[in-house]
Amino acid sequence: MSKPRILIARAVFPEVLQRLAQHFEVQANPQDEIWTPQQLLAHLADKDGALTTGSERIDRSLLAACPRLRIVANMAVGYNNFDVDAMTGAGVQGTNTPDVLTETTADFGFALLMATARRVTESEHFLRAGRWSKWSYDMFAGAEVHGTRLGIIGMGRIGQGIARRGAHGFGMEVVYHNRSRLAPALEAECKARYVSKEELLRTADHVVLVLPYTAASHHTIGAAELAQMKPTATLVNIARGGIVDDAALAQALRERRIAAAGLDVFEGEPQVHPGLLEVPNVVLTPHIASATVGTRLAMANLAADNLIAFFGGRGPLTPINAPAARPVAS
Ligand code: 8YV
Repeated sequence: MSKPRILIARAVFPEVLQRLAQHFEVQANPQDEIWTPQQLLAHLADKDGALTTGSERIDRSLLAACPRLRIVANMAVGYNNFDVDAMTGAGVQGTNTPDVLTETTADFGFALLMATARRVTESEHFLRAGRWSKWSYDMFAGAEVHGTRLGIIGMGRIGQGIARRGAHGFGMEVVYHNRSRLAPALEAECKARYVSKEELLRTADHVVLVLPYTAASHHTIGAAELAQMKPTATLVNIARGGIVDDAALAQALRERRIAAAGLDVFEGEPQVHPGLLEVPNVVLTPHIASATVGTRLAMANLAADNLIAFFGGRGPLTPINAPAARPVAS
Protein backbone atom coordinates (compact mmCIF):
# COMPACT_ATOMS: atom_id res chain seq x y z
CA MET A 1 0.00 0.00 0.00
CA SER A 2 1.32 3.45 -0.87
CA LYS A 3 2.25 5.84 1.89
CA PRO A 4 0.02 8.84 2.63
CA ARG A 5 1.27 12.05 1.06
CA ILE A 6 1.96 14.93 3.39
CA LEU A 7 3.05 18.52 2.99
CA ILE A 8 5.41 20.09 5.52
CA ALA A 9 4.60 23.71 4.87
CA ARG A 10 7.65 25.30 6.52
CA ALA A 11 11.23 24.26 7.24
CA VAL A 12 11.55 21.98 10.28
CA PHE A 13 14.28 20.17 12.17
CA PRO A 14 16.03 17.60 9.86
CA GLU A 15 15.47 14.81 12.40
CA VAL A 16 11.71 15.45 12.37
CA LEU A 17 11.73 15.43 8.58
CA GLN A 18 13.56 12.09 8.64
CA ARG A 19 11.01 10.60 11.05
CA LEU A 20 8.15 11.73 8.86
CA ALA A 21 9.85 10.38 5.72
CA GLN A 22 9.77 6.89 7.27
CA HIS A 23 5.97 6.99 7.39
CA PHE A 24 4.94 9.28 4.56
CA GLU A 25 5.66 10.47 1.07
CA VAL A 26 6.84 13.90 2.10
CA GLN A 27 6.91 17.20 0.26
CA ALA A 28 8.95 19.60 2.38
CA ASN A 29 9.87 23.26 2.08
CA PRO A 30 13.58 23.25 2.96
CA GLN A 31 14.09 26.81 1.66
CA ASP A 32 11.37 27.93 4.09
CA GLU A 33 9.58 29.87 1.35
CA ILE A 34 6.55 31.85 2.41
CA TRP A 35 3.76 30.79 0.07
CA THR A 36 0.78 32.82 -0.99
CA PRO A 37 -2.61 31.18 -0.24
CA GLN A 38 -2.72 30.13 -3.92
CA GLN A 39 0.74 28.53 -3.71
CA LEU A 40 -0.22 26.72 -0.49
CA LEU A 41 -3.34 25.43 -2.20
CA ALA A 42 -1.35 24.23 -5.21
CA HIS A 43 1.06 22.31 -2.92
CA LEU A 44 -1.73 20.88 -0.79
CA ALA A 45 -4.20 19.90 -3.51
CA ASP A 46 -2.94 16.29 -3.80
CA LYS A 47 -1.97 15.74 -0.13
CA ASP A 48 -3.57 13.56 2.55
CA GLY A 49 -2.12 15.53 5.46
CA ALA A 50 -0.11 18.60 6.37
CA LEU A 51 2.16 19.97 9.04
CA THR A 52 1.66 23.73 9.33
CA THR A 53 2.74 26.62 11.53
CA GLY A 54 0.74 29.66 12.54
CA SER A 55 1.60 31.29 9.19
CA GLU A 56 -0.56 29.03 7.01
CA ARG A 57 -4.28 29.76 6.83
CA ILE A 58 -6.53 26.72 6.49
CA ASP A 59 -9.93 27.97 5.39
CA ARG A 60 -13.06 26.86 3.61
CA SER A 61 -11.94 27.61 0.05
CA LEU A 62 -8.63 25.81 0.55
CA LEU A 63 -10.40 22.78 2.03
CA ALA A 64 -12.79 22.65 -0.93
CA ALA A 65 -9.81 22.48 -3.30
CA CYS A 66 -8.03 19.71 -1.31
CA PRO A 67 -10.39 16.72 -1.45
CA ARG A 68 -7.82 14.20 -0.15
CA LEU A 69 -6.83 16.24 2.91
CA ARG A 70 -7.75 14.50 6.17
CA ILE A 71 -5.54 16.10 8.84
CA VAL A 72 -3.66 19.35 9.43
CA ALA A 73 -1.23 19.27 12.36
CA ASN A 74 -0.34 22.77 13.54
CA MET A 75 3.07 23.24 15.14
CA ALA A 76 1.64 25.75 17.63
CA VAL A 77 -0.71 25.69 20.59
CA GLY A 78 -2.74 28.54 19.09
CA TYR A 79 -4.75 27.68 15.98
CA ASN A 80 -6.43 30.90 14.94
CA ASN A 81 -4.97 30.20 11.47
CA PHE A 82 -7.52 27.36 11.21
CA ASP A 83 -11.19 27.80 10.39
CA VAL A 84 -12.10 24.99 12.77
CA ASP A 85 -15.80 24.93 11.83
CA ALA A 86 -14.92 24.63 8.16
CA MET A 87 -12.43 21.85 8.93
CA THR A 88 -14.95 19.95 11.03
CA GLY A 89 -17.61 20.42 8.34
CA ALA A 90 -15.20 19.12 5.69
CA GLY A 91 -14.23 16.12 7.84
CA VAL A 92 -10.67 17.35 8.36
CA GLN A 93 -8.92 16.68 11.66
CA GLY A 94 -6.98 19.53 13.27
CA THR A 95 -4.34 19.16 15.96
CA ASN A 96 -2.14 21.57 17.94
CA THR A 97 0.84 21.33 20.32
CA PRO A 98 -0.31 22.10 23.88
CA ASP A 99 1.67 21.44 27.08
CA VAL A 100 5.11 20.99 25.52
CA LEU A 101 5.58 24.78 25.30
CA THR A 102 3.83 25.91 28.49
CA GLU A 103 6.79 26.51 30.81
CA THR A 104 9.10 27.87 28.11
CA THR A 105 6.45 30.35 27.00
CA ALA A 106 5.70 31.36 30.60
CA ASP A 107 9.46 31.93 31.10
CA PHE A 108 9.46 34.25 28.13
CA GLY A 109 6.37 36.10 29.32
CA PHE A 110 8.21 36.82 32.52
CA ALA A 111 11.41 37.76 30.66
CA LEU A 112 9.44 40.28 28.60
CA LEU A 113 7.75 41.65 31.69
CA MET A 114 11.12 42.12 33.40
CA ALA A 115 12.75 43.64 30.31
CA THR A 116 9.84 46.04 29.90
CA ALA A 117 9.54 47.13 33.53
CA ARG A 118 13.30 47.46 33.99
CA ARG A 119 13.95 49.09 30.60
CA VAL A 120 16.53 46.48 29.60
CA THR A 121 16.56 46.96 25.82
CA GLU A 122 16.11 50.73 25.96
CA SER A 123 19.18 51.06 28.20
CA GLU A 124 21.19 48.64 26.07
CA HIS A 125 20.49 50.69 22.93
CA PHE A 126 21.67 53.77 24.84
CA LEU A 127 24.90 52.04 25.84
CA ARG A 128 25.58 50.62 22.36
CA ALA A 129 25.03 54.05 20.84
CA GLY A 130 27.97 55.30 22.94
CA ARG A 131 25.77 57.64 24.92
CA TRP A 132 26.77 56.41 28.41
CA SER A 133 29.12 59.07 29.74
CA LYS A 134 28.23 59.03 33.45
CA TRP A 135 26.05 57.24 36.00
CA SER A 136 23.14 59.23 37.39
CA TYR A 137 20.63 58.53 40.15
CA ASP A 138 17.59 58.21 37.90
CA MET A 139 19.19 56.74 34.81
CA PHE A 140 16.73 54.21 33.34
CA ALA A 141 14.87 54.00 36.62
CA GLY A 142 12.02 51.65 35.86
CA ALA A 143 9.06 50.05 37.59
CA GLU A 144 9.29 47.65 40.51
CA VAL A 145 8.37 44.04 39.72
CA HIS A 146 8.65 42.09 43.00
CA GLY A 147 5.82 42.71 45.42
CA THR A 148 3.62 44.51 42.87
CA ARG A 149 0.25 43.52 41.46
CA LEU A 150 0.35 41.27 38.38
CA GLY A 151 -2.80 41.12 36.25
CA ILE A 152 -3.16 38.19 33.85
CA ILE A 153 -5.83 38.16 31.15
CA GLY A 154 -6.28 34.59 29.89
CA MET A 155 -5.66 32.00 32.56
CA GLY A 156 -4.98 28.83 30.59
CA ARG A 157 -1.87 26.75 31.12
CA ILE A 158 0.58 29.51 30.13
CA GLY A 159 -1.26 32.14 32.19
CA GLN A 160 -1.10 29.82 35.19
CA GLY A 161 2.64 29.36 34.62
CA ILE A 162 3.13 33.13 34.68
CA ALA A 163 0.97 33.42 37.81
CA ARG A 164 3.12 30.82 39.61
CA ARG A 165 6.31 32.62 38.65
CA GLY A 166 4.92 35.94 39.85
CA ALA A 167 3.39 34.69 43.09
CA HIS A 168 6.01 32.19 44.19
CA GLY A 169 9.16 33.71 42.69
CA PHE A 170 8.53 37.44 42.94
CA GLY A 171 6.05 37.75 45.80
CA MET A 172 3.52 39.42 43.51
CA GLU A 173 -0.17 39.70 44.22
CA VAL A 174 -1.76 37.97 41.25
CA VAL A 175 -5.18 38.84 39.90
CA TYR A 176 -6.61 37.32 36.74
CA HIS A 177 -9.49 37.57 34.35
CA ASN A 178 -10.65 34.70 32.18
CA ARG A 179 -13.77 33.45 30.40
CA SER A 180 -14.27 31.07 33.32
CA ARG A 181 -12.91 30.94 36.85
CA LEU A 182 -10.29 28.38 37.79
CA ALA A 183 -11.21 25.62 40.24
CA PRO A 184 -10.53 26.80 43.82
CA ALA A 185 -7.60 24.38 44.24
CA LEU A 186 -5.92 25.72 41.10
CA GLU A 187 -6.54 29.33 42.17
CA ALA A 188 -4.88 28.52 45.50
CA GLU A 189 -1.92 26.84 43.81
CA CYS A 190 -1.39 29.84 41.53
CA LYS A 191 -2.16 32.23 44.42
CA ALA A 192 -4.40 34.05 41.98
CA ARG A 193 -7.64 35.94 42.61
CA TYR A 194 -10.37 36.31 39.98
CA VAL A 195 -11.40 39.91 39.24
CA SER A 196 -13.35 41.71 36.52
CA LYS A 197 -11.40 42.91 33.51
CA GLU A 198 -12.12 46.49 34.56
CA GLU A 199 -10.71 45.99 38.07
CA LEU A 200 -7.67 44.22 36.67
CA LEU A 201 -6.89 47.03 34.24
CA ARG A 202 -7.51 49.74 36.83
CA THR A 203 -5.36 48.22 39.59
CA ALA A 204 -2.61 46.04 38.10
CA ASP A 205 0.97 47.30 37.92
CA HIS A 206 1.76 44.83 35.16
CA VAL A 207 -0.79 43.39 32.74
CA VAL A 208 0.09 40.24 30.80
CA LEU A 209 -2.08 38.98 27.92
CA VAL A 210 -2.15 35.22 27.35
CA LEU A 211 -5.58 34.61 25.85
CA PRO A 212 -6.40 32.88 22.55
CA TYR A 213 -7.26 35.05 19.56
CA THR A 214 -10.89 34.75 18.47
CA ALA A 215 -13.45 37.17 17.04
CA ALA A 216 -14.50 37.84 20.66
CA SER A 217 -10.97 38.65 21.86
CA HIS A 218 -10.18 41.01 18.96
CA HIS A 219 -8.89 44.28 20.45
CA THR A 220 -9.38 43.13 24.04
CA ILE A 221 -7.03 46.06 24.71
CA GLY A 222 -7.91 49.20 22.78
CA ALA A 223 -7.92 52.91 23.53
CA ALA A 224 -10.65 52.60 26.19
CA GLU A 225 -8.86 49.82 28.07
CA LEU A 226 -5.49 51.59 27.88
CA ALA A 227 -7.16 54.65 29.39
CA GLN A 228 -8.26 52.54 32.36
CA MET A 229 -4.70 51.40 33.14
CA LYS A 230 -2.39 53.13 35.60
CA PRO A 231 -0.01 55.63 33.96
CA THR A 232 2.83 53.71 35.62
CA ALA A 233 1.65 50.31 34.35
CA THR A 234 3.30 48.01 31.84
CA LEU A 235 1.50 45.84 29.28
CA VAL A 236 2.89 42.56 27.90
CA ASN A 237 1.38 40.69 24.93
CA ILE A 238 2.64 37.16 24.25
CA ALA A 239 -0.76 35.94 23.01
CA ARG A 240 -1.57 37.00 19.44
CA GLY A 241 -1.52 40.09 17.32
CA GLY A 242 -5.02 41.53 17.10
CA ILE A 243 -5.70 41.13 20.79
CA VAL A 244 -4.19 44.60 21.20
CA ASP A 245 -5.07 47.56 19.00
CA ASP A 246 -1.46 48.34 18.08
CA ALA A 247 -2.24 51.85 16.75
CA ALA A 248 -3.98 52.78 20.01
CA LEU A 249 -1.10 51.28 22.00
CA ALA A 250 1.53 53.22 20.04
CA GLN A 251 -0.36 56.41 20.77
CA ALA A 252 -0.74 55.60 24.49
CA LEU A 253 3.00 54.86 24.72
CA ARG A 254 3.91 58.03 22.86
CA GLU A 255 1.73 60.10 25.19
CA ARG A 256 3.01 58.15 28.23
CA ARG A 257 -0.52 57.19 29.22
CA ILE A 258 1.01 53.87 30.24
CA ALA A 259 4.68 53.50 31.13
CA ALA A 260 5.81 50.77 28.76
CA ALA A 261 4.89 47.68 26.77
CA GLY A 262 6.55 44.40 25.83
CA LEU A 263 5.27 42.81 22.63
CA ASP A 264 6.11 39.45 21.08
CA VAL A 265 3.12 39.42 18.70
CA PHE A 266 1.68 42.04 16.36
CA GLU A 267 -1.31 42.81 14.19
CA GLY A 268 -0.31 41.80 10.65
CA GLU A 269 3.07 40.38 11.71
CA PRO A 270 5.80 40.23 10.52
CA GLN A 271 4.81 43.83 9.77
CA VAL A 272 4.96 46.00 12.89
CA HIS A 273 2.91 49.17 13.31
CA PRO A 274 5.32 52.04 12.49
CA GLY A 275 4.21 53.95 15.58
CA LEU A 276 5.56 51.14 17.78
CA LEU A 277 8.97 51.32 16.09
CA GLU A 278 9.22 55.02 16.90
CA VAL A 279 8.65 54.96 20.66
CA PRO A 280 11.44 54.07 23.11
CA ASN A 281 9.24 52.63 25.86
CA VAL A 282 8.41 49.36 24.15
CA VAL A 283 10.34 46.08 23.96
CA LEU A 284 9.72 44.32 20.63
CA THR A 285 10.53 40.67 19.90
CA PRO A 286 9.68 38.63 16.76
CA HIS A 287 7.19 36.02 18.07
CA ILE A 288 9.78 33.96 19.95
CA ALA A 289 8.02 33.11 23.22
CA SER A 290 8.27 29.35 22.59
CA ALA A 291 11.69 29.57 20.94
CA THR A 292 14.09 27.32 22.78
CA VAL A 293 15.67 24.50 20.81
CA GLY A 294 14.20 21.88 23.13
CA THR A 295 10.68 23.27 23.03
CA ARG A 296 10.57 23.89 19.29
CA LEU A 297 11.82 20.32 18.77
CA ALA A 298 9.14 19.01 21.13
CA MET A 299 6.48 20.99 19.24
CA ALA A 300 7.66 19.67 15.86
CA ASN A 301 7.78 16.11 17.21
CA LEU A 302 4.30 16.40 18.69
CA ALA A 303 2.93 17.67 15.36
CA ALA A 304 4.68 14.72 13.66
CA ASP A 305 3.34 12.29 16.28
CA ASN A 306 -0.17 13.52 15.56
CA LEU A 307 0.22 12.76 11.86
CA ILE A 308 1.79 9.34 12.53
CA ALA A 309 -0.86 8.34 15.08
CA PHE A 310 -3.70 9.57 12.87
CA PHE A 311 -2.62 7.71 9.76
CA GLY A 312 -1.69 4.71 11.93
CA GLY A 313 -5.38 4.51 12.88
CA ARG A 314 -4.75 5.33 16.53
CA GLY A 315 -6.36 8.77 16.50
CA PRO A 316 -4.55 12.05 17.03
CA LEU A 317 -2.83 12.78 20.37
CA THR A 318 -3.90 16.41 20.73
CA PRO A 319 -7.01 16.98 18.62
CA ILE A 320 -8.78 20.32 18.45
CA ASN A 321 -11.93 19.05 16.74
CA ALA A 322 -13.82 15.81 16.29
CA PRO A 323 -14.84 15.62 12.64
CA ALA A 324 -16.71 12.73 11.11
CA ALA A 325 -14.27 10.83 8.89
CA ARG A 326 -13.84 12.30 5.43
CA PRO A 327 -14.57 9.87 2.64
CA VAL A 328 -11.22 8.77 1.23
CA ALA A 329 -10.69 10.43 -2.18
CA SER A 330 -9.11 8.29 -4.87
C1 8YV B 1 4.59 29.33 17.55
C2 8YV B 1 2.77 30.17 19.12
O1 8YV B 1 5.96 29.41 17.50
O2 8YV B 1 2.28 27.99 19.82
C3 8YV B 1 1.84 29.09 19.50
O3 8YV B 1 0.62 29.32 19.49
O4 8YV B 1 2.40 31.27 19.00
C4 8YV B 1 4.22 29.89 18.89
O5 8YV B 1 4.67 29.01 19.88
C5 8YV B 1 4.03 29.99 16.32
O6 8YV B 1 2.65 30.07 16.32
C6 8YV B 1 4.50 29.27 15.08
O7 8YV B 1 3.72 28.17 14.76
